[in-house]
Amino acid sequence: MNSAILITYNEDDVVREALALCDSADYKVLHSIKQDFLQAPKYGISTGKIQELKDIIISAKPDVIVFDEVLKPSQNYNLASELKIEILDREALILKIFEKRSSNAESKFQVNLAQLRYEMSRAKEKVRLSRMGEQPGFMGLGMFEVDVYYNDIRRRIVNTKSKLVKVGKQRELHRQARKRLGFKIISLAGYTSAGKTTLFNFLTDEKQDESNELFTTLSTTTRRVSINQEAVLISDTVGFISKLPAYMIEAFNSTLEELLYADIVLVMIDASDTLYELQKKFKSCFKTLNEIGVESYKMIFVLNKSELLDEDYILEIVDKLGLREDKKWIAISAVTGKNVKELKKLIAKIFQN
Ligand SMILES: Nc1nc2c(ncn2[C@@H]2O[C@H](COP(=O)(O)OP(=O)(O)O)[C@@H](O)[C@H]2O)c(=O)[nH]1
Ligand SMILES: [Mg+2]
Repeated sequence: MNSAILITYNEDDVVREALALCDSADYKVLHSIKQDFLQAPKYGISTGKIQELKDIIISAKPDVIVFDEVLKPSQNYNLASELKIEILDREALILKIFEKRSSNAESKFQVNLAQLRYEMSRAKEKVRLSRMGEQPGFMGLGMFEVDVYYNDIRRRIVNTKSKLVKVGKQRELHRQARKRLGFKIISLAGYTSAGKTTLFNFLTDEKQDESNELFTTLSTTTRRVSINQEAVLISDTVGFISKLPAYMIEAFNSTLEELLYADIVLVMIDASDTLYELQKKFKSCFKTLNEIGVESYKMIFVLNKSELLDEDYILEIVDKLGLREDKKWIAISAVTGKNVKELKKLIAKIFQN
């Protein structure tokens, strides 16, 4: 695992999400710096913070700096050359996660397209700056080279789009191949930092002694659990991300494709969010799952972190989210294990039908 210093905003839920994103991208966060403002023109962070950052880098020796805001290429360049370390801004970090988790040809091309769009928007600024003549050698590139670079990205975008059209038709075959493994599959979905990985670990840690050749070949995000003495596969999927830029939505949705293999989708909800956040995230999650074709009867809505809340409040959440009518829900804690047994019973019951 690589290491990182995280620079993020000074708000608990934002910090929690940023840490969970770093975790998904396989970065161990050695130190977090929390700021009220991350859009200073030169470095994103205020100039006065630079010396402190340098000292932290010397003592912690991270591989990268994760900057939890979108940086312009000039800001990224200024920071990287001042600190002599690679800088990943929020969008670059998200793209790394998608890249790591794209599992089929279609989603690989979708992620590639998003990466090219990321570069394109930055190339535009380079072209603009070099045309203004103020910075003819912007980032070591002359005007001619900037044009070549820009046109190259444009060509690759066209190319990737045409590959996407061809590959789209292979999807159905993949899905059938996975089904033939013959195991029931449970997938975890929901926003980043809702507690998917914590529940995944809680459910699978109990079973680590049993190894089986077939299972050792699975990715680290798919493992086996026993439900009612039956072996079942559980997989931890890419989390929904707040403030996802529009050009990344298709790449994200394509990484969710694996949810279509699932017999049950556990929709993890951080019940300790504010009611406003809860409703907003719930709506967006439910809508996306519907759009990619996950059927409602397969979903169990898991209100996690419920050990932090009292029963009456949990029922209020259930009402506000409209879970009472025809939806299956359960309040658990992935940390204390509260109601996890009941969750397993609910899963077993659905499998029986
Ligand atoms: N209090 C409490 N915290 C939890 C619970 N489940 C997860 N967390 C915390 O929430 C944060 C995000 O959890 P994680 O499993 O990484 O979320 P993911 O992004 O959905 O995989 C971590 O700090 C966890 O310790 C829970 O049941 N109760
Ligand atoms: Mg996770």
